[in-house]
Amino acid sequence: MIKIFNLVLICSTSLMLASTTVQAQWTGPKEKPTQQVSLTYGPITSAHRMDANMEAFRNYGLGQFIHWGVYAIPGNEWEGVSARGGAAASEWIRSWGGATAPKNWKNTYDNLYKQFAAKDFDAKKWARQAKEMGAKYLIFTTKHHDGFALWPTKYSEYNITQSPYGKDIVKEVVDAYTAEGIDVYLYFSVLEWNNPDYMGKVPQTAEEKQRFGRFLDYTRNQLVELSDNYPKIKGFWFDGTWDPSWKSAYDFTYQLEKELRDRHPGLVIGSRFRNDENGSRHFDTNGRLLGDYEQGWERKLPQQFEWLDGNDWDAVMTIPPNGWGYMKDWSGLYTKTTDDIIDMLMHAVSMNGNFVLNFGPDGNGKMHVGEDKVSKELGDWMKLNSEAVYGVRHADLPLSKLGYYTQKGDDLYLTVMNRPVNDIVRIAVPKNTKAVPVRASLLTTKQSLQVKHADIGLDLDKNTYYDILLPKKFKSNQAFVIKMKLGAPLSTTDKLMDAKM
Ligand code: FHN
Repeated sequence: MIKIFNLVLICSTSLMLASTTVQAQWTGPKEKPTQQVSLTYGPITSAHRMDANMEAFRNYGLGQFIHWGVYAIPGNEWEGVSARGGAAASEWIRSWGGATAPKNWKNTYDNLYKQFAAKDFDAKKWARQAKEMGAKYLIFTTKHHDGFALWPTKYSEYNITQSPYGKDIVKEVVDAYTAEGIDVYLYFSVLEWNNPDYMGKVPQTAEEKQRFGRFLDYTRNQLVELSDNYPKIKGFWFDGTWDPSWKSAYDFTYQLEKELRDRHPGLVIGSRFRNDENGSRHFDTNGRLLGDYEQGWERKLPQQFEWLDGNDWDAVMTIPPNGWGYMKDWSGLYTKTTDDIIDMLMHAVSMNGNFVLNFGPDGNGKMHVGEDKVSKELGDWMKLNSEAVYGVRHADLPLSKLGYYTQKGDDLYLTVMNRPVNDIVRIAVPKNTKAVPVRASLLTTKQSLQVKHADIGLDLDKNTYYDILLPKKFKSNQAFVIKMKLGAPLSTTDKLMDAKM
């Protein structure tokens, strides 16, 4: 039975959308609209929630994304032919087209679930690896765009119970990660390529409206099922919400978000779930965040802290370029090194964001050897330096050319990515500040470092400078952290140390 509100809604909104399309504002500088308009479908929650789940979210620092599904079986190739260039990404391999695409490929793909035996799958092993890496939350794909559900959903036959593996993978993952103290967010793709009731365009005819109304009910039922089956989850990470059809259902998505939040107190939902009545996604037409955190940063990072406008956010990143699902062959691709990942992690946390690193296990449930390597190396670095990562905030200081600042109370951390050749780490602070570096040490060895006030003679400069001297014999081939204690300037002297310029 199709709920009347779905049908009424879809009829009423297709006209509205045609007349007012609003350019989305996410992943870039936020130009606040000059005038506010009255909206019915703006934010449901207040920005900057202070409840436990959101406090936990803004302190995670590092997360893990796992893309797993039947697309892991081909691993971005088939019978020795690479899908590179034929499909947009490894988890989009169902859409493989062009000269390299295997004959009758979609039919082959849609039968891969019959091979999904996941013989090496061990959720507890994944969770231990994530714990060792230092991840504080996991985003796990319950169902990607191909619609194959990794949980025993009652609303679609195309699910894990029809595969040789047969068991509830989502439950195993939620239980294993939660037991390791890692919060779980469920990734859910609205878009479903092979669902006959799905359509990308705004439904026009009575039949299309009925069909898409049926799809909306199906989507709601699956989300309520996930929320009820896995009460330990902390949130949903929605995807595939860009098509005009979904954007036209803004009353439905508004009601659905309210229903999910009512059923699951404390639920955290990002800005990628829905849009307002003008089709404005991530931020409504008045520039207000639609959801609990900005969820647009994917394979890119903000250049300036101000772009975030004080909102919580996360950035999701692949190790190979744009390969979320398993890619067997990484040759010929630039795959991010652990040093690259540390730089991106500290870039994100220095701007009050979380950095989420993606893993794409193969069809049997084994991580790629390149992912195992990064996970181990990153975990080794985090074991020594995570004090500068977890529970920190942006430091309101002039940017350093040497690395990233993070701050926790009067502890200031500088993660040095670029060691100065003269071993003088110069910290700029506003001249009128009451909090300057009064002590410094290397985080890993606790070795104290000499701090000197070093005004460098730019008489009209708004800043003053403190030099932290690195011992010549201190060697490091990776980013390292200097921990400083902020306090009142020891004394104002006119005999400033000669500048070492
Ligand atoms: O189309 C998907 C893609 O396959 C992948 O899941 C990423 C992960 O953030 N999200 C969409 C692209 O934005």
